[in-house]
Amino acid sequence: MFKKILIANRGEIATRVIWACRELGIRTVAIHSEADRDSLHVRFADEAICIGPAPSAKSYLNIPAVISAAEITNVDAIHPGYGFLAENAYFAEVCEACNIKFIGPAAATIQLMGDKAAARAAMKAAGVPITPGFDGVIEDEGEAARVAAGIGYPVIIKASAGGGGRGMRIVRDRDELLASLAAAQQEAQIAFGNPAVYIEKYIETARHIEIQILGDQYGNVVHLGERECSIQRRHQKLIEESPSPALTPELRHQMGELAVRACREIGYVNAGTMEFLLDHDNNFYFMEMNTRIQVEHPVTELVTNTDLVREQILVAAGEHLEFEQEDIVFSGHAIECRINAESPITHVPSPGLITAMNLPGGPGVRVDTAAYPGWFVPPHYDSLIAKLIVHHRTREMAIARMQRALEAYIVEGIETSVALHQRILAEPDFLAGNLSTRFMERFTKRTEPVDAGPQQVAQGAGE
Ligand code: MV4
Repeated sequence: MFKKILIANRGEIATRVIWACRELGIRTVAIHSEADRDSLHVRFADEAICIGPAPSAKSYLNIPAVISAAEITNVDAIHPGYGFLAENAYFAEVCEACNIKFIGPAAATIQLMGDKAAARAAMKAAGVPITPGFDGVIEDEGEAARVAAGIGYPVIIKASAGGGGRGMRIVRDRDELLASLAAAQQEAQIAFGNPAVYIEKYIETARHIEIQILGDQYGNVVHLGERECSIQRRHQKLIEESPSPALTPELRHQMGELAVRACREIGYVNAGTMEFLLDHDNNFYFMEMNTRIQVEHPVTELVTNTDLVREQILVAAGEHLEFEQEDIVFSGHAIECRINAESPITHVPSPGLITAMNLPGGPGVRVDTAAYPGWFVPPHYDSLIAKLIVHHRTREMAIARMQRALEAYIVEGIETSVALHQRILAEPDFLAGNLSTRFMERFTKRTEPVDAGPQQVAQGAGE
């Protein structure tokens, strides 16, 4: 087992990894930027090293600085958390070259899944249903027109090096195609340094359902059910839950088994998530695979009574998974609200000093956070400051529990998204479990008829 782990991250996920390490008796090293000297992960780690100035490009994304910190402190392994370097295949390679275990899948797996067109082809070969489309990148305008006509409009153009919704273009008819293609390629070039795009059928008003996977180094792969993540705004998830109100036990079994089989086939090791779209007729289509621990992992932990970060560390250290598929028991319903330091109306970031704070507690309530009263929320990073997760026997009871927990979640000095969550949780469609990727679009149109306009986006660990 590892003796010492460096956590290459900040905020709530850094503290989350420290908790798992402490329970395993593993010493921890925090790294931090100059803006994060007073962060909680720095206080709770056994050692802490400042690795650079506030901008993440000069600190949390600075591979030589992170590796230097790992060498100086003589760690056995690095946990990357999510965001930052978590899905950087080159970083995983550098770790291995330095004889430091990267707590995640093999660099080659990260590389494969980072190329969304290649990931699609690999999953198709493994027997996973994918959206109707073209297996490869688009070479020219003529090919784009032929492919789109063959699939049938609407189609969606996606960046092959992208993911998470960045650089996507929905195209409703032939007249829009060439302009959208050029724009998507240009956006992909700027955002990812790679203009390659591919084209799929656009599935309207689908649900975003993802399957949690765990694999060890001995070919054992299990799934831990699904998370419904349909409530998103600008491709940032706001609320996640498990189980999905839409899945039957049969469909869960079918999707889970397919995901397990595919991951076994590609030799997937560590925690991973396969994202699917689920349409009205219960057809599901693979979209992409995330090769990291995800922000919303706690909802799975609560319904399966597991510790996914602990499992990540154990399998990276060469241990066998602690359970088999038959051992995983699904119990009750869990919901997560992402608490952001931002206006609940305009969504504009709201960094600054937290002057007072009360965290909810009581039965079935979990708060993953690195925020505390007196902490200054730095403006340089993602605005996620906490995750409020509840667990109860039924969805209805979990919603009531979330509502009372949100009432007790008091933060003064900065604005937070608590009030936004309260409004979403009061929506008849939410209460009925009528969710789709267009839920927030409709919610915003109805409740905020005036467009807030373009917004600044802070750099950070955001997924
Ligand atoms: C799609 C889709 C519909 N059809 N692909 C968004 C994140 C990334 N993983 C892929 N995403 C989507 N891909 C096809 N073929 C719908 C989404 C999607 C979405 C699209 C527009 C607005 C909000 C969305 C929220 C979730 C998923």
